[in-house]
Amino acid sequence: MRIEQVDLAIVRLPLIRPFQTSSSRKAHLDHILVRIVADGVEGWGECASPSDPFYCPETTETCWHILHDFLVPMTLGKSWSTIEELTGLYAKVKGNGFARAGLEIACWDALARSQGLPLHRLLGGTRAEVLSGVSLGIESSVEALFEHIDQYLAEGYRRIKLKIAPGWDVDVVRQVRERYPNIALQVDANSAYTLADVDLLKRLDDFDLLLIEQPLAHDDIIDHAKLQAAIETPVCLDESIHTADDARKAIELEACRVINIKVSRVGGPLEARRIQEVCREQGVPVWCGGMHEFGIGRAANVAVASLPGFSLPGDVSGSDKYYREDVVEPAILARDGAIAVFEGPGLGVEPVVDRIRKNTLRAATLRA
Ligand code: OSB
Ligand code: MG
Repeated sequence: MRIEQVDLAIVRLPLIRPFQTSSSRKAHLDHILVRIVADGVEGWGECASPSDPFYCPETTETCWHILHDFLVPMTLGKSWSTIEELTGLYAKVKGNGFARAGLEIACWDALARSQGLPLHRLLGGTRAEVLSGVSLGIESSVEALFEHIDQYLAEGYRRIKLKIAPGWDVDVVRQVRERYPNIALQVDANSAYTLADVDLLKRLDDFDLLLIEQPLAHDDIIDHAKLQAAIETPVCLDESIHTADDARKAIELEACRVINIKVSRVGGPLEARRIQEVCREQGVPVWCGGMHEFGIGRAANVAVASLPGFSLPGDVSGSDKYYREDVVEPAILARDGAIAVFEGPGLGVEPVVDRIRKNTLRAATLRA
């Protein structure tokens, strides 16, 4: 295939509920939508980077810069027939996974559409539906959190993930566990603790958690190995894992027993699939994380989560948890805590161009 045109657009959508983690609070999100035209076929991708560098070093603006000034110029007008060849065109670009994911997803979409195949088929997915949980932010009170948990359990979601941070941790988890003795429950600290907090983190062992996600520094695997040796709750890495090699090293060091694979964080579906393979070989379960993607990135998440290693419910919830009006049709919805894979060609959802245009803050077109 040969990409003849790339359109970039920063699109803003308001969240139904503001979302607070240990590192930031968001009421709306600005994601970059990437539209390519290759051999006359359209493909769409999404950079779901936060606008601030508080989850990882990338931001919406760094993604714009890396796409506009490097990734797109390195690929425009060049021929490729596989995604391995495509990513080879910009292999010199270090890091910047969110930026790379936006372009790579668009290329997967165009490639799958050109072959008349759904993306999950091209990737080798084996699941007809992906299991869905919800990730709940830090709230003003435990009562407010209970209300949200009640709502999502009633909607059928399979597990609840709570954001934790110093001051909103053991006591909150205890109250949630007391009220819901049997739910599948896990927590995510987004790097809010250090090894000085081992005693506190060890107290979480009492609550039968599926896992604790990224308790320590975003770029660490050594201290996580020390922590894992000291607590019973399985450690799950998110921020620390960008490549299949990162996953191999973390598993070798026993820094984690579970990995959260985010298509956005790792540069796209290709590396997500490689990480999943490494984990499967090592018997490490994985699940699909999310970055509050709009419908385009979410559809890519669903396709990737259909791969065989994704045995745990993920953070890929229905669009209606996040947005009143998403940028695609049909809406992506969970039923009985699962999202069916899309059988249409490519991502299997159609961007709604006038909704996208209405919410666009900045746009650029680059041609070969
Ligand atoms: O750490 O998994 C995270 C959202 C924004 C930034 C980081 C994270 C999250 C989530 C929400 O947990 C996942 C989702 O519902 O898309
Ligand atoms: Mg996380």
